[in-house]
Amino acid sequence: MFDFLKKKIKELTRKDEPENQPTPTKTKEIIEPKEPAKLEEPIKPEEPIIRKQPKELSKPHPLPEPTQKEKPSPPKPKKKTTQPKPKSITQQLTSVFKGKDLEETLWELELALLEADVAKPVAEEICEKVRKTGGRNIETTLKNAIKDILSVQTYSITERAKQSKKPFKIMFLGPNGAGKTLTLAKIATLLQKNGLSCIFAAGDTFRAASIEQLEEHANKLGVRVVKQAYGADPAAVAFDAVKSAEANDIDCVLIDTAGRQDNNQNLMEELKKINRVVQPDLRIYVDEALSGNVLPERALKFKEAVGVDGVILTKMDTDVKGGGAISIAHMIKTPILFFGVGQDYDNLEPFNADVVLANIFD
Ligand SMILES: Nc1nc2c(ncn2[C@@H]2O[C@H](COP(=O)(O)OP(=O)(O)O)[C@@H](O)[C@H]2O)c(=O)[nH]1
Ligand SMILES: [Mg+2]
Repeated sequence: MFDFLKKKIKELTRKDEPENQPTPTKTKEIIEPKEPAKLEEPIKPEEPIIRKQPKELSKPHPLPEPTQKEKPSPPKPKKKTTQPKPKSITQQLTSVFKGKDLEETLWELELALLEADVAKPVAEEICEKVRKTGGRNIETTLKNAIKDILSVQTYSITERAKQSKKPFKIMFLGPNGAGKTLTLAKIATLLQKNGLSCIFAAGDTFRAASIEQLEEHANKLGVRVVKQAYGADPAAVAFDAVKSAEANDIDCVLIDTAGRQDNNQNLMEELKKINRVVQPDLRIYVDEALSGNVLPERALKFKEAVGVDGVILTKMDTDVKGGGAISIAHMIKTPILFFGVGQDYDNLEPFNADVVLANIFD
């Protein structure tokens, strides 16, 4: 899921390896006199510590050595396998930072994060945290920095729905094609599994075939759709659906809306009207993770205009870079609730910061 971001962080170290060391201007003076370049070549993790000792110890104690840590000197066979064995991100980052100017490394780190679609302010914030530690304990620092970024408190939609007075109203909003309608159906599936009944409001009266698309999902799920003609006022449709839910003792009203660009004033006004008339309990912003670094800015515009209580990022199963996904919640101060990971109704993964971190670092 976060392969690209992971790869970008890894690539930092490749640049550091001797063959393609493209040392930009100033840094040579700092890098050359130090050992790490040599140390990295032959073996992996323990080396930097072990190597120094044997050199001084070897004269006074030529024999005792092999019994101590020297036995691992049969790492000779390792030489054959050096290439295929991938270093862990910890090892790689540590090697990047060793013997390098911290500012240069932070610059590379920021570039790697930006390339992986991390939003600029977020990339800068991560680098700042690493800077404050002076480049020590890189893995922990970076992990903690990203963990902080991901730490906007999330919540359970089903719990909210269960605790709410009936009907619990959820409005789905976001750009066109982001996956709002399919996500609405996925959430309905989840609510049903938790014993909650649903009704749909066909609030996308704008895009051709949108009502039929919603009806198709509704038929599969055994849910009723409240609809009007194309061109009708979506706020009126949503209002009808709420009334119908009240009359029929239905637990949740799920309101579909037309996709819109954040700069389309008329359509934004339409969303505001639904918001005023129905006063949804949750306004869920749905966008596709593929949108990368524009995600946070765009979500922010929706939040400013209408209000957003939770985010669902779709298409995480496709080739996404991942940085947008880790930036969005932090930038708009609104939790990610789920990742959409496919086109089936149960392809919805609850957001979990630890899983995201494991995806990036393990
Ligand atoms: N692979 C994948 N496709 C998705 C996901 N969510 C939605 N889609 C697809 O994205 C397209 C647009 O979805 P739709 O719900 O119509 O978007 P809307 O315009 O925002 O309502 C459809 O083909 C969906 O099947 C997802 O998580 N993964
Ligand atoms: Mg739709």
